[in-house]
Amino acid sequence: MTADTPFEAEVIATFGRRVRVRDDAGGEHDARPRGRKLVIACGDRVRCERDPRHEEVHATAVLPRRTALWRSNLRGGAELVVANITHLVAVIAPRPEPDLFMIDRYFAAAASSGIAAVLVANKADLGHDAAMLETLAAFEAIGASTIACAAAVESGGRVGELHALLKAATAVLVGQSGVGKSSIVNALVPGADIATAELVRQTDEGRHTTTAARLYDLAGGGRLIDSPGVRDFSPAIDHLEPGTLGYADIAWLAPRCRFLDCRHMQEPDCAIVAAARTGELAPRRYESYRRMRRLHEQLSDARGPGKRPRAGR
Ligand SMILES: Nc1nc2c(ncn2[C@@H]2O[C@H](COP(=O)(O)OP(=O)(O)OP(=O)(O)O)[C@@H](O)[C@H]2O)c(=O)[nH]1
Ligand SMILES: [Mg+2]
Ligand SMILES: [Zn+2]
Repeated sequence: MTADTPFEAEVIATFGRRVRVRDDAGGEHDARPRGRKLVIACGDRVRCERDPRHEEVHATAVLPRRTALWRSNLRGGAELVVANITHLVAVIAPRPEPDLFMIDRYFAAAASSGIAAVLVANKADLGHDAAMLETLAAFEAIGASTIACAAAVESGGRVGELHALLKAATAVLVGQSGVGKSSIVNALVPGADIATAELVRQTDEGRHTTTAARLYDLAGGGRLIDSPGVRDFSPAIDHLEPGTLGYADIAWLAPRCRFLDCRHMQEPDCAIVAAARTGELAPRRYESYRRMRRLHEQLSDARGPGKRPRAGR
């Protein structure tokens, strides 16, 4: 390969508009996207060219994505979070207090893009109470894999179970700040040495220590992307499965509704409403679905007329 031969590479970190890429021979380069319209995230495969004058690497195109996680901004627009992941690993802990509705929305986005869902309950050493165990069981019931661990205090142990699960995966760790995402990477990737920080004592909130997404290689295969903690997550509406919004348990029951295009809000003979009454569908999940439906409408309105959601991924 001569200096000006275009090459393909994987995006392994993003810092605003700057990215770090790794070519197929393992060489790493700082790069910038050519043109404002080129959207790139960690996990993307890109075509690169060297700028002969400035010794700069430009990403000129994104190769087709197998999967993508998109979030919505306040104006209803879609923002790419990570690309080409096989697993979304949501992390919760006794502290900070879990936001299960946010986990629902992450898993809805994952399901809509064919990404497997994993729920990790970290900080087991602080004690996982009955509510935490119920939470794990409830998410197992809707198809997620679940693992309880204590990243900061164990060498191996249950963190090893996560390692085994991710052997052939490209996974992203997501969740609130301070749940221990970077601590999990540190436990699984010797030498990663990512900075972590204690919670704010008065509020039990995280300090938003990680500020950029970055991909790490696991020993024995598998890759793990650490990402900045979030206060909230709303899936991008264009990338949500339109009928069920990516809620697996709703999708299982929906064939029983009277209308094929039932939105499961107040339509007659809705099997979802009936199942939430009997408890066959967890009432918390139905409440969550209703919130997601309303959020979907708000985000769609925020875009203004003529910009209704498009179907598809
Ligand atoms: N007791 C206990 N503390 C933990 C465990 N895992 C992580 N912590 C602590 O939780 C705090 C936050 O951990 P981080 O790994 O920085 O959390 P994060 O999710 O990466 O946070 P952001 O980067 O801000 O999103 C640190 O003080 C860790 O030492 C655990 O298993 N048990
Ligand atoms: Mg972190
Ligand atoms: Zn229905």
